[in-house]
Order: sequence, then C-alpha cells, then structure tokens
Amino acid sequence: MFFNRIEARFAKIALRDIAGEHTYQMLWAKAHNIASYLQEARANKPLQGERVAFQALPTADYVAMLWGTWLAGGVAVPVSLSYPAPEVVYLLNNAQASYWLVSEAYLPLVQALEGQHEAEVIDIQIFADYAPTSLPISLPTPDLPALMIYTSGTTGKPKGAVLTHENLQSQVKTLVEAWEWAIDDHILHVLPLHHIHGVVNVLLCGLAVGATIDFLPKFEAKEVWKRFVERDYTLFMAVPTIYNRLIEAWEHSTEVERINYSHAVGKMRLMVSGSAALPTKTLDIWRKISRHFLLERYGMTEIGMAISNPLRGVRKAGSVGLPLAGVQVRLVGEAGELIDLPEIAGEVQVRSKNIFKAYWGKPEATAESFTADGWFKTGDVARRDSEGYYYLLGRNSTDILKTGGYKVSALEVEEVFLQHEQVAECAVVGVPDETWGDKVVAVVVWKDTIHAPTAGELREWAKQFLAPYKVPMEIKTALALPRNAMGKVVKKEVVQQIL
Ligand code: MLC
Ligand code: AMP
Repeated sequence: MFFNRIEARFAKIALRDIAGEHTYQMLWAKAHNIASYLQEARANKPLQGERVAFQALPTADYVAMLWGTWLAGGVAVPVSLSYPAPEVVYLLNNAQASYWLVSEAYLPLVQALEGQHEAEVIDIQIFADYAPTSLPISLPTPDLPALMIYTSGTTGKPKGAVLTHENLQSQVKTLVEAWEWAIDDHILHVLPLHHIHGVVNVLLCGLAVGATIDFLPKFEAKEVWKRFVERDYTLFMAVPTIYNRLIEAWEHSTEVERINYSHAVGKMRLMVSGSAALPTKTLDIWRKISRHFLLERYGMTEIGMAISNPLRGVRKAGSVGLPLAGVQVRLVGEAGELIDLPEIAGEVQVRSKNIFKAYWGKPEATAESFTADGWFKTGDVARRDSEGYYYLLGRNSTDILKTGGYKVSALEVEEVFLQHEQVAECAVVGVPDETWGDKVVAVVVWKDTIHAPTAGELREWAKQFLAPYKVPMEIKTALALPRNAMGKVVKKEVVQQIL
C-alpha cells in the first residue's frame, strides 16, 4: 500500500519539516539506503522480523527509519522522544532490539546507555555519504510483523503491541475510505510519533494516499494557529487537550487574529478528535470558533480505529459514532451476556482485521485480552442508542488513566514512587479535569513527615524514571489510604477524598 506504484508520486511533496521539503522520491531514496545498510549486515538477507528501535524528531528521518526498517523486513519500534534513560533501556531490552537507529539529538542518550542493552546503534548521519549496494528490496509480506507500539496496561510495565503489515494496511484502508483521504489532502501533524493516533491515523494514512504532511516540531497553540493561516490545510486531527489549548489561544488573541484564525480553519474539509473523551463544552466552543462539528472517533493501540462518527451523515455530540466498515463491535455485560437493547452499559468488544497480533513476548496476556470466541476485550464501557451510536461511559479498571490523550498505568507510577525512600504508601488516581481528561494525582503516605520531600522535589525525582506525561501533576499527602476488607486501596474513595 505504501510502496506500490510509489514512482507515480515521486515528484509530489510528501513532507515538510524543520529542514524543508521532501518529495516522495527523497523519502524513498533515504529509506532505501537505510534498508540496504541493515541488510548488508545480514549478508544481504531480510531481517525476518528483527526489531529495529528508532528515535528521531518529527522529520523526514523518522519516515525513512520507518520505511527503511520495513523494506529490510524488520519490525519498527518507535521510541518516545520524552522517555528518560530507564524507560528507553527497558524498551530496548524488552523488545530485544537488534538495532537502535538514532538521529543526532539522541547521541548523548546513546552514550549514557552504553553497555545497558544489546542493540547495535546506528547514527543516521552516516547515510549522508553512504553509497548503498543496489539491493533488490523485497516488499514485506502481509503477515510479517511491521510495528510495535508500547502501551500501558493494568499490570506491570508497558507491553509491545505487535501489528502486522496486514493490520496496518487494513487500519489505513478503513480510515482512508471512511474519511475520504485523497492525494490533494494537506495536514498539519502535531501528535507524538510513538502512538497509533499520530502514526497510523495521520502519518500512514497521509503517506498511503500521496498527501502532503507538515510536521510541527512540538505542539504549541499559537504556532498551530499561525500555520493554519499560512497554509491551505484540508484536515486536522488531535486529542481533546489540543483543541482546548487552541480554544484558549484563540480566546487570548486580538479580534483581527480571531477572524483570520476562524476563517482559516473554516476552510478545512474535516477536523477529527479522539484518544480521549471530547467534552461537549469543547465541541460547542470549537463549533462557534471554526464552524466545524468535530468528528469524534474511538480507537485503541491494539485495535486501531473501531468506531467513528460519519463524515457525511449525522454526528452526535457525546457519541463516538458507529462501527467503522469491516469492524464488528458488541457490548457485553458483567456476567458475559450479550447486550442487544439500547441504553444498557457493557464492555466494548471488537473483532476485525485491524486487530493486533500479540503483545510481544507475552502469550498469556495476549490470550487473556481475547474472549474464547475471538473478540478483543477493550476494557472500555459504553452504551448504544436506538440508532446504534456508541457513547463511552468509562473503563473497567480505575488503574488506566488517560491524560492529554496519553494512556498511563497508575500501577506503573505507584511502583516508581514506592522506590522513594520517604514514600510508605502511594495511590495514583485520575481526577476529572476539563483540559487533561484525567489529571494524574498521587496521594502519598510519608514514612517520616519531617524528612518528606516537597511535591516539586518528588516530581523532579520521578522524572528520572518516568516519561514526563506519566509524572503526576499533583502530589497530595494523606495519613492513610482508604482500603477495603481485603486490604486493597479503594481508588474511587481516594478520588472522592481529594475532589
Ligand atoms: C505533557 N505533559 C503532560 C502531558 N503532556 N502531563 C500529563 N499528561 C500529558 N498528556 C507535561 C509536560 O511534561 C510538562 O511537565 C507539563 O505537562 C506541561 O507541558 P506542556 O508543554 O504544557 O504540554 P505539552 O508538551 O504541550 O503537551 C500537551 C499535549 C501532549 C496535549 C500536546 O500531551 C500530547 O501531544 N498529547 C497527545 C498524546 C497522543 O497522541 N495520544 C494518542 C495515543 S493513541 P512539567 O513537569 O515540565 O510541568 C490512542 C488511540 C486513539 O489513544 O484512539 O487515538
Ligand atoms: P491507547 O491504549 O493509548 O491506544 O488508548 C486507547 C484508549 O483511549 C481507549 O481504550 C479509550 O479508553 C480511550 N479513547 C480513545 N478514543 C476515545 C474517545 N473518543 N472517547 C473516549 N475515550 C477514548
């Protein structure tokens, strides 16, 4: 899908990044070089599913690393740009990565991690004057694993969700058809490139149809508005927090700026929100600002996009819409009964070609995430109205949080906090918040209140081990945590106490 007939769009601009414009031909040549290099080290044989971890700012290098890995028969493992050293080490070792491709910005990290992993480091600057042997690159077969995305769960550390080429092609095809992606589409990309929203929904869909993608190095609301005015974008996709930030920036602008901003977004053909619940208030204000009724959709790393409001039909506020073509969705009650009637809550279960193959190296966790008859258990709870539109109500587990569209495991954060010498007990919870969705808050019982660190000190300490978005925004102190008869912390009560 990405490489077939790519020659036909060689001259078209695929990407704009901090370095300038890149045609499809330039990306292809860069990817080809990387693939040749990787295969040369394997006696010119494909990598056969070896994992290639890679880290690059949102630039052409990122796409070249992704495509190059695929052309060499490897599995691409994008690494978060904000991970501190221990998270990167965990990922490289957990994925058993053969290679770690990095752009220049990550060389200090590479140095700091010397001896802590087995991956061979490739600084992609070497490709500046690398002459590849002209290898016959074979296109990967559909059943070969293509991409591994790390995602937090209810137990332990993040797991690598393995998606095959077939999964990705099917996910992309579903969205290209549903949202009518086309070659003349032009999108501003502001999302992180280690999660499915930014990778599949924006980058891969855009590249598959020959569209043009402008990368923004980092999300910044004022800069996004400026770009909207300067360029003729047709599409935009983001998480609710980003729309909230854009609203805030619009409200703090001059009258003339507001008129220009609203005019610019009004010209787009589609604006999409997802990854977390879109508050009706945000939907309403955005509608006034842009004249767009945001298209809300629902998805997950393991399943791609499953439910979406329609491009052309009725979009309902508060609903994530109807199952996408080729995706089967059902609701199941607590006793395992199928829910047929409208307005009754149940777990969302999904079956489709889009669904991932496995959690890397975790056959038991993989098996547990499916029902005996092959439906993926999302852990999300929803109801359906009489017209079949789905409304998400919450999650089965109080330990899965969504902050700014990022999934965070409360248990993973608690485990880190409990390593601190002054923390006796700790409960991490999500507090409803207009901007962030769940605001991650830690409630801590100190061993010794006199020597306890300040909230700021504890957050700084935690940043050594956790990506910044996993570090609780607030730290509260308690004398004890509410526990049930079994001694288990009652998270709902913890939230009540701090509200
Ligand atoms: C940043 N910070 C966060 C955070 N993002 N903290 C909690 N939750 C987050 N999401 C931290 C920063 O490290 C910083 O910490 C402080 O908050 C303020 O930073 P900022 O500069 O104001 O935030 P910013 O970097 O602008 O990030 C905000 C954001 C970002 C909304 C742009 O969170 C983001 O890109 N979110 C998108 C995530 C995403 O793509 N999810 C899709 C997953 S796939 P400090 O300590 O320095 O103050 C999926 C499936 C599907 O969900 O359906 O799509
Ligand atoms: P992730 O594991 O990071 O891919 O996040 C997937 C989770 O995000 C889902 O299981 C949902 O809980 C949540 N999610 C995605 N889209 C929406 C949405 N439109 N509304 C509410 N929650 C959503």
